[in-house]
Amino acid sequence: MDHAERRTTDYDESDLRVGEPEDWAAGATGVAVSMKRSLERMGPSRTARTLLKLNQAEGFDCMSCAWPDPDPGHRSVAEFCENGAKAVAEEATTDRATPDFFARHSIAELDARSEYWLGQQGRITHPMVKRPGDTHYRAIDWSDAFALIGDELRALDSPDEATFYTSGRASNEVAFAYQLFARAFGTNNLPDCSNMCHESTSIALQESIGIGKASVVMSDLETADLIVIAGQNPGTNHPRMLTHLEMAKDRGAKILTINPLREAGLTRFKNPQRPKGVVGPGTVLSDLHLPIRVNGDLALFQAMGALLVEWDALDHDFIDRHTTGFDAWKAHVADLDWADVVASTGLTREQITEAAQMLRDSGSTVFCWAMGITQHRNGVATIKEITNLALAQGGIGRPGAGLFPVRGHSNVQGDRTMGIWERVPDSFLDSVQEEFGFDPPREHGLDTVDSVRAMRDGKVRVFVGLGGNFAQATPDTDVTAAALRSTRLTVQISTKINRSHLVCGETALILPTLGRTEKDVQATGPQWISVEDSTCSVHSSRGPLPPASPHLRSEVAIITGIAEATIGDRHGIDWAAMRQDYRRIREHIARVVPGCESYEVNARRPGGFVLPHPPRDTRTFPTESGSAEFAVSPVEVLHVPDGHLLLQTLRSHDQFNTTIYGLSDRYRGIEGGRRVVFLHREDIAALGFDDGDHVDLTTRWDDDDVERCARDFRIVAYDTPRGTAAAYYPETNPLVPLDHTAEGSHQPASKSVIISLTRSAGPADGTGSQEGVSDDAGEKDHPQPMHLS
Ligand SMILES: Nc1nc2c(c(=O)[nH]1)N[C@H]1C(S)=C(S)[C@@H](COP(=O)(O)OP(=O)(O)OC[C@H]3O[C@@H](n4cnc5c(=O)[nH]c(N)nc54)[C@H](O)[C@@H]3O)O[C@H]1N2
Ligand SMILES: Nc1nc2c(c(=O)[nH]1)N[C@H]1C(S)=C(S)[C@@H](COP(=O)(O)OP(=O)(O)OC[C@H]3O[C@@H](n4cnc5c(=O)[nH]c(N)nc54)[C@H](O)[C@@H]3O)O[C@H]1N2
Ligand SMILES: [Mo]
Repeated sequence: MDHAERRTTDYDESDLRVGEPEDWAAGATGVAVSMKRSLERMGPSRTARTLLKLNQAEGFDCMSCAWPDPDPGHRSVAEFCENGAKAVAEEATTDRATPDFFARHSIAELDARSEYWLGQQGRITHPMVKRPGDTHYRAIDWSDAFALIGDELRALDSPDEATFYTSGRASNEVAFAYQLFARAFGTNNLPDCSNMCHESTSIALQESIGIGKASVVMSDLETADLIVIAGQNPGTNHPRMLTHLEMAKDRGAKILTINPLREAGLTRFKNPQRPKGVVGPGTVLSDLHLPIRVNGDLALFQAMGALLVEWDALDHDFIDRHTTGFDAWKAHVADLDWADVVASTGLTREQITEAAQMLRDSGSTVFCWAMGITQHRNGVATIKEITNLALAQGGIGRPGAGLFPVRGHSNVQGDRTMGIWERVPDSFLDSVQEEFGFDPPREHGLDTVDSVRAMRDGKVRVFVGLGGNFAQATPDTDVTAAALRSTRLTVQISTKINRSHLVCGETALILPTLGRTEKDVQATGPQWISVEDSTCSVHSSRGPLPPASPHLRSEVAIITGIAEATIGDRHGIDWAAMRQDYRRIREHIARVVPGCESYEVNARRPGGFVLPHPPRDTRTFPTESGSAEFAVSPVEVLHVPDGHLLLQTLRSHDQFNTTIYGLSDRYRGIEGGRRVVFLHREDIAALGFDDGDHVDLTTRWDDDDVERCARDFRIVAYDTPRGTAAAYYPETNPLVPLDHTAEGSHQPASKSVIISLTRSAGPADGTGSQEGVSDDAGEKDHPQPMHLS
């Protein structure tokens, strides 16, 4: 039965309710919410079968985030969090989007729906095609789908007219096969979600310490004296981190949090796994919270560095032996302009001094960060400044200390390790050449932003997406939508319907795939896959459930099928063998990817293995100079003109990126809707509005005269620094100019967008109002969305 029919209503933003934000995270509510969602979507038996296998050594890896698992002996029976349970329920849902569903709903009709509604239609059961001029998707055979892709790809004037996107849920096995296919076909156009996520981190750390990954392992959190958490909201996005922070607090460690918002998980935590956590007051986590102005972190970390130098709280031995550039940095920070620091951070000198004292008094510090740091124009410089602090205190390659960029998607880091990277080093390409006997292209490929530009400019004609939701996750929604629509072919390898199926090329394919929760059986029997977490730990994963539909194929089967149909046995690559037995892929990985020797055995072992990391392991720094490099970065105060605000775009508690689980951001007091903009009470008054007013958000961007607007957001008075605003992604992506990217990493600067507010004409329509995307489809006959009764 097509369960989707039960839910043909969309939601109504006028149901939005605003209450008091919570100051604690998880606890009994978290458990209740995760069980309710799981039971609603999956029923009791699937709930039990999946949740008890989640993150267990013999189970499957949670697809919600890249937080590491404890050692096998130290895992609890329920080694997952509220949002992990939601992610599982979303994938293991019993709802189905069948060919019949697509026959009943035109593409234009689906495009008028909210992302939330689309996601609720359940798992896609059959490969689907839209041919030029079609109004509806219809079913297609796998072999015809592959042949169609092969024909289109071979018809291109150059392999560089195709771009191959990856979202970070893809396993190491499929990632390896995918990059191999792209390169054997002839292009390095391998953009990924990492281009929008931790690209600033990868670039900064590569240049400063020689490797773009975290220098810590889990046990470092167990011995750190101080844990700094900057620009990260773990209560929502990495909830299992809170358990580790609680343990750190129990043994006397200190926590410094740096965030414009007082996020619930940063203040107090009620551990749902402990009786006292559910009923008691919970653990107070943060010892000092710095409510920093958006984009002020470079100035903050530089000021803390200046104080460490002033106090001589430095590890001179480490600096002498392992670093270069210290004197230049020291001279630079000695010259610091405190007026700029105060203007940039919105903090007082006393607050900054107190934070620096915590650093001075800590024998070992772990620095954690996420999107609040990377998604800015100065993201790379800020991460280098964090690294400067670690270097100044000798805090790399020592227990309890190090750099900890906390990754987003569960295997985004592994995909990079496997070569999903438009600028992969030559040494990797040399290994590919040696293993497969062909010379891969050497010219760098297109990243995400450049892929949008190339499609827009007619230079890329075919888009292939291995997971993800390119149309919604990327900046400048109008531009991206037009770019995708101008292509000859878009191919989306997906589990569920999303906007990228509706904002598509002249011809479009949806190829439905198995998810992580599902059994993957190939010609030689059941298969397992492998993933890498934020701390470079690689382990295996196998799903417990039967596939959502007998017509699904695994991601490996789909990629190898596309490869066969496109390049056949060119270069003698045996795609069928890889598909039939993933061990064949892992044998290639073992020979091509550094640190993956004996991959088959090591990845399969309970708990897996940790990839080598020279700075962490031996304090060797594979940079150009051979030493860790202090970086000098000038502080520029981001000037926001009068009457404007600095907008950061962030996640609610009820979404996974563009997948909207529900309409409850309960930690921030928001229920029943998503179109809110959080503002300081005094800014609301100064701009002539009241709490509860509806406004349109418009971008100020001097480089072009395009008016970027996102309509009808309800103002919510909130504890955010003066001059700053916050609103949810992806609704705000139409406001982020494509060219507004981080210097050095080309990552969209979606956490510092200058906007102004104008009174809204009133609720435009009741749905998610996909500005740009649906506006752009003006010629289409949009049905009126229905509202929840
Ligand atoms: N449940 C759930 N889990 C997820 C995801 C999800 O959507 N849902 N997404 C996954 C992915 S792909 C990622 S990348 C991670 C994202 O994890 P986060 O980085 O935690 O995600 P965001 O919601 O973007 O939150 C960024 C935080 O930075 C703060 N911030 C914004 N601007 C600044 C600034 O200028 N300075 C400082 N110091 N802080 C700032 C915001 O207030 C917010 O608390 O989570 C992963 N895990
Ligand atoms: N304004 C703004 N923009 C942002 C961000 C922000 O903070 N602000 N964050 C950025 C970040 S950090 C990221 S990582 C990107 C995310 O960008 P993406 O990774 O492209 O987006 P997701 O929403 O994670 O992708 C969800 C889709 O993946 C598909 N999917 C789910 N599971 C599977 C699977 O197992 N296999 C396959 N093949 N498909 C699957 C489903 O169809 C689902 O609709 O967005 C970025 N964009
Ligand atoms: Mo991410």
